[in-house]
Amino acid sequence: RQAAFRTDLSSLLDQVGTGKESLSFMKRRMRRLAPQWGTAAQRLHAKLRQRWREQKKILVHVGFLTEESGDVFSPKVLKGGPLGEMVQWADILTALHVLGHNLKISMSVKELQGFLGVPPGRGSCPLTGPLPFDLIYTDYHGMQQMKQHMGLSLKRHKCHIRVIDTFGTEPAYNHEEYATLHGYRSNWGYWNLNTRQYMTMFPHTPDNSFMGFVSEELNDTEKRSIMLNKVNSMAVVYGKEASMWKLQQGKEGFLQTLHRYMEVHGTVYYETQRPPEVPAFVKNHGLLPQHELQTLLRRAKLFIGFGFPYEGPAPLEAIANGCIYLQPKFRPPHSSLNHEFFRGKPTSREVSSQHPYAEQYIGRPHVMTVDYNNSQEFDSAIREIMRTKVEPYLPYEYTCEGMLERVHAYIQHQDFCSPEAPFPPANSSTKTQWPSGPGPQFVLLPNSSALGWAPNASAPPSWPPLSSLRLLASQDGQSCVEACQRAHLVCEPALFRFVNNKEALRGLAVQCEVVEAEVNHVFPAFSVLRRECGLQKDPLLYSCAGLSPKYRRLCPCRDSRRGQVALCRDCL
Ligand code: U2F
Repeated sequence: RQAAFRTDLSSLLDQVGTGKESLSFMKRRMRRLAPQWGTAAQRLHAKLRQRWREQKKILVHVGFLTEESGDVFSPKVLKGGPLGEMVQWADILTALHVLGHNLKISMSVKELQGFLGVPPGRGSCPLTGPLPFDLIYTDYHGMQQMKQHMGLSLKRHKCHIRVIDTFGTEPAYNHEEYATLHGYRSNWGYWNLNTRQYMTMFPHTPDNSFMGFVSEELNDTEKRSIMLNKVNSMAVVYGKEASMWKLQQGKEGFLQTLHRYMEVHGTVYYETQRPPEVPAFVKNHGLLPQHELQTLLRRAKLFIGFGFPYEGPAPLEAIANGCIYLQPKFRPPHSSLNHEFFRGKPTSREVSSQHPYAEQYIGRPHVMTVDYNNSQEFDSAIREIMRTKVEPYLPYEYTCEGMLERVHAYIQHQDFCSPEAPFPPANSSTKTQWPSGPGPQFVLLPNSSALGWAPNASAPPSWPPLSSLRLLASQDGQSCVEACQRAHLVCEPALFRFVNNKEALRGLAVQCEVVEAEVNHVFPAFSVLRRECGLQKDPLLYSCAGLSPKYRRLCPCRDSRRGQVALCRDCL
């Protein structure tokens, strides 16, 4: 069946249910953004020009909001607790509904069992027949619940699952045996999924799929009026919970400095009295409903972060409303190795500032990332912000149209159920020919035809298509995430299988005395010094994030659409 775009959200709102603050928050958000989603649907519809879109049967099981997982989030919605996850789930549900899919929503284990047709009880009666859904969107809590209640049948159906995973999961942590043997076990488990089945809040590592969320969009008239009404000396502090204001080392200093130049506003939750962490000179509005926060941000010039929360939606909202976002640089970067918050998370990613996406993908003039311990640097940043004029800005991938486009592409093209045809084909007569490159420094293949085979003839079909592949070698100790980024490209894990071979090494003119296939998350890679080359033995371990000081990686990079890093140019 063909999926038809929907612009009316009422049936979705009915499905979401009632009785919890988290659900009310999500529904308020859906209602508020409905017109924006409607316009986006019309635009994408026109862009896709009658392209066939299969209507999928989709189950959304929001594990972290179930009573069975303890649901610690709902009671804190009105008390300054995390809202980022609720923002994202509301937007995922809306996107799936607007794209016209057949949606079932479950927020309890009982509903989950009902939808799956599993009899109540624990795992005793696993699902025997076919899975009644094409796709299941859930989270780590939901995975655990499905394991308990579906038993072994989960394994059979897991290619249909997508895990919404805020901070991301790297291949080394996802692979059960490898994680256990090499010290990558985490609190969240190792599900042996294809790591692209994990979907993140920001494009952290391309090993995962970037799901994202949306932010407010403004038309030109609104943008102009915002710019006219900006108060150059007004700052809003990022942090809705008093603990985020704890005056740690140096913080009193920089808030005072800020106050010398600007009127400081906050939206910190409080019960009866001003929290002691919030200085008296701060004009505290208390926790605001989302639309009132937007109104406040429209007047403010500066949105300032203290270092926590990490990687939330609020900085994007501030920038979309014409603020400059000022945030601390982390030196050394925070990670699961050195920071409590990230400890036990299934990633080794190094977080270079409070909001690396804002730092790397947006940057100046909208974002300034400075060392807060350097009072001169901080001081001059504030002065620069007060005299800089910026327009409201929202990256395309965080608009409703951008999110719809991305989710549409994933749903229609990502397939983790069909086995992938081997490459190079075992009995192929067409020999893969790599051009002799200028040496192992940095080789870019201009397009796939340089690989010596016609993608349609002998290469198995792939998404992203092979035409987007650009092979390059990283530096020693550099990951493919970074190597591709440096070349203004994106590492594409789906294309590893085409470069995991001797021909690719030859193409880069790598000198190998030995070529060995191993189970190692930094392979394919090579060592120039030891003239050793390693290919990947287990496709589950193809990793863009993997790095080792001993090796240079073979990196399958690809191009990307403007403002939509998740999709290559020919990916729609
Ligand atoms: C992030 O979660 P947070 O909820 O702490 O992220 P924020 O950036 O603070 O913003 C979430 C939403 O809260 C809203 C605001 C944002 O959309 O509009 N809000 C509001 O409605 N009223 C207010 O007064 C202030 C903000 C992240 F998203 C999570 O994934 C992480 O778990 C968490 C910890 O790193 O940070």
